[in-house]
Amino acid sequence: MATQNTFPALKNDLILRAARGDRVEKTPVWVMRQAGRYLPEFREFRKQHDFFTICRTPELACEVTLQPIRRFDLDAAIIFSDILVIPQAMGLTVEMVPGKGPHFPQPLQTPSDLARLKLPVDVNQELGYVFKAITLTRQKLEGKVPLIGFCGAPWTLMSYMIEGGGSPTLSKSKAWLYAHPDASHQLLQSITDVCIEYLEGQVAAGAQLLQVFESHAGLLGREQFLQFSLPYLKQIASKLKANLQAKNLPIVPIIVFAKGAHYALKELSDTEYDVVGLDWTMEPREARHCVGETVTLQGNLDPCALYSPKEDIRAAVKKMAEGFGSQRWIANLGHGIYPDMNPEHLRTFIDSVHEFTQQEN
Ligand code: 1CP
Repeated sequence: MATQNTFPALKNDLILRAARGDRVEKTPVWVMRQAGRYLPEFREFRKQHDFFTICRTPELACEVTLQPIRRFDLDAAIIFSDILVIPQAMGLTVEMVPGKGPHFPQPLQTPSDLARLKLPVDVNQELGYVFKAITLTRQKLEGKVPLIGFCGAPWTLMSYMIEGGGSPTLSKSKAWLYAHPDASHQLLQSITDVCIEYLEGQVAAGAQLLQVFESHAGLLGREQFLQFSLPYLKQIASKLKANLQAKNLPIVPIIVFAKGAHYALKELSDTEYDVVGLDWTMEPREARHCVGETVTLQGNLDPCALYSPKEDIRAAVKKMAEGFGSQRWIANLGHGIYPDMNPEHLRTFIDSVHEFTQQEN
């Protein structure tokens, strides 16, 4: 495996500086789901390759990761994969149904189904293909921008494993929290253990920044979030950092994105995460006031705002930049970009972030 010092020298470290709270001359920007179906080159690629085949083949995952980097002036790449590779590594089958999304033919139904999970997971064996994709992509990036690694957070992954796919209510998985709290904690802990080892492996392979996606926080109330999500998110950041230190690996910055968790913003900022991601329902000034000055914020334009005419996108970016201020901010959308977005509107978003924030500094 390549070690950190055999990789090409980094030419743009804006996002790493912003994540650590160091001064930046302009605001870094990347976009959740920046590699994906809104890009014609991705759709073309998907005609030839199945989704999980791309994830499992380092050359293909690397190519798709680089597609948005070739097109746009982005300040980071994110490795092409999916949060559902962890449930697969734990022994569940996940299929990607075209036009519909992920599908688990045999989701967990009752606590007795926990016996079906293949535990403990040999992370190198089951997810080594992601590590290889990261190392290859880090080489192929030639130091242009840093590479972000990621995983799904325990509650979000638990909810997919029980719902068997997307769900507007999460009523089956939330039922576990109320009816089977002990089994829920057992499952959340098993997922947490995999997340920690998986993220550590990504750093060893060359990831320079990490994001933990708690995409399903919004359907939990504050009380359930504090009980079933936050403790595991905290465990991931603290154990991961301790493990990286113990193994002499770089202690990379970590972003937590808990979509819909406006009710626990203060608690999220009071953790070992370096960056807290915001969805578009949170007001930048209020969020800054709530968290104080010691954490970097990321976000948060409504992904649907990119359907506006370009002049309105520019105005929205300007307003967002005024709200966040020029330091301790990583610009992004408040959730992933939608598949029917015009890529030229994304270009306007990216370029106006740089334009407005460079003028300010
Ligand atoms: O560019 C990037 O951001 C890297 C690639 C990436 C990431 C970070 C993909 C590719 N998926 C993800 C994370 C992911 N996957 C999340 C967290 C982010 C978020 O909240 O959106 C989630 C919830 C998933 C699960 C998932 N995978 C969904 C959502 C389904 C639902 O519940 O509504 C879908 C549609 C997928 C498939 C998927 N993952 C990625 C792509 C490009 C696609 C489209 C599949 C295709 O090409 O057919």
